Amino acid sequence: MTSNSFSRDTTPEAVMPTLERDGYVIIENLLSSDQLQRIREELRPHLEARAPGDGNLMGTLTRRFGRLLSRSKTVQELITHPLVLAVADALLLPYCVRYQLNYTGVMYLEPGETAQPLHRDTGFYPIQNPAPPLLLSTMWAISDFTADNGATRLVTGSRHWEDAREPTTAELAIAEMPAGSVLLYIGNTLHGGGANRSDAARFGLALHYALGWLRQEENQYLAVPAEEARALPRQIQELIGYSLGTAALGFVDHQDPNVFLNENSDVASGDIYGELLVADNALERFKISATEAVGRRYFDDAIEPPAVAGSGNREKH
Ligand SMILES: O=C(O)CCC(=O)C(=O)O
Ligand SMILES: [Fe+2]
Repeated sequence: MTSNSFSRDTTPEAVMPTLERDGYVIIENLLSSDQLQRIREELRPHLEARAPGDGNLMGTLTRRFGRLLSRSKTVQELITHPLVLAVADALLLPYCVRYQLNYTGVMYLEPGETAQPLHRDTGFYPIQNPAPPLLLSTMWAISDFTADNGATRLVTGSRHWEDAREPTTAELAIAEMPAGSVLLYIGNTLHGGGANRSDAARFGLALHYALGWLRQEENQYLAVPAEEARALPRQIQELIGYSLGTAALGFVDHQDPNVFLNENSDVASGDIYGELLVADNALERFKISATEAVGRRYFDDAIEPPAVAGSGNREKH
């Protein structure tokens, strides 16, 4: 790594310039050992129940599962971490009045797993790059992430690139970080899991946030059905989509879905669009100028990672 690692007492203002420039930052040691232990315990049964993937982008020795809000209480503390949300505010709120949790999932790389092809998490949205940020992806290290055990690899600055540009080895960075740290990257940054050449598993927990007017990748309404969602703190209900994505997106019977969920008829009356509409009207409209197809840079067309010589050096702020 270069100088993309920050300590836990950093501020959103300090990390934003690096995030904007390179597309990713690491914030080290945000979780306590108690939080790490709870997460491992809560998720262990699900991990054991889940067979490794079936190839390509999913890997052959990677255990994956989602619905993390249903499976771990502690994950709520990660989803609403104030520093992460402050970065999400700074990155995404210029383009939407509300962002939503897009994806929750474990990526557990067994020893022997090979490197994942490089891809963009925004690849599902047919918008030509370079584009404004559509997603903020986060990858929490539940184990240490090392060059040897499959730490995520990222292509520095690729969020600014045209789709066709391919990276060189020199542009590849390795997100080495101790357990309890979090990697944050803008969704159109090229990246992929590394190869696990160690003798222990690499345990990552991914949480992605998306502009509120995009379809969420993980269907949160089925992943966290209404009976379960009702018991969650309101901030999480709203983040997972039991809220309006913008002035009118996601209503139920012309009601705010959060009101519908909680059956709180006091709040149901009145103008549900008012403040959101004012905020939405104040957003800059961004221009999608490309109309010709540029091909797909995901799945079938994902980029094989260039071979990396040696491990990266890291400096911390
Ligand atoms: O496992 C990793 O480090 C990255 C996984 C990833 O980027 C993905 O599956 O979309
Ligand atoms: Fe990814």
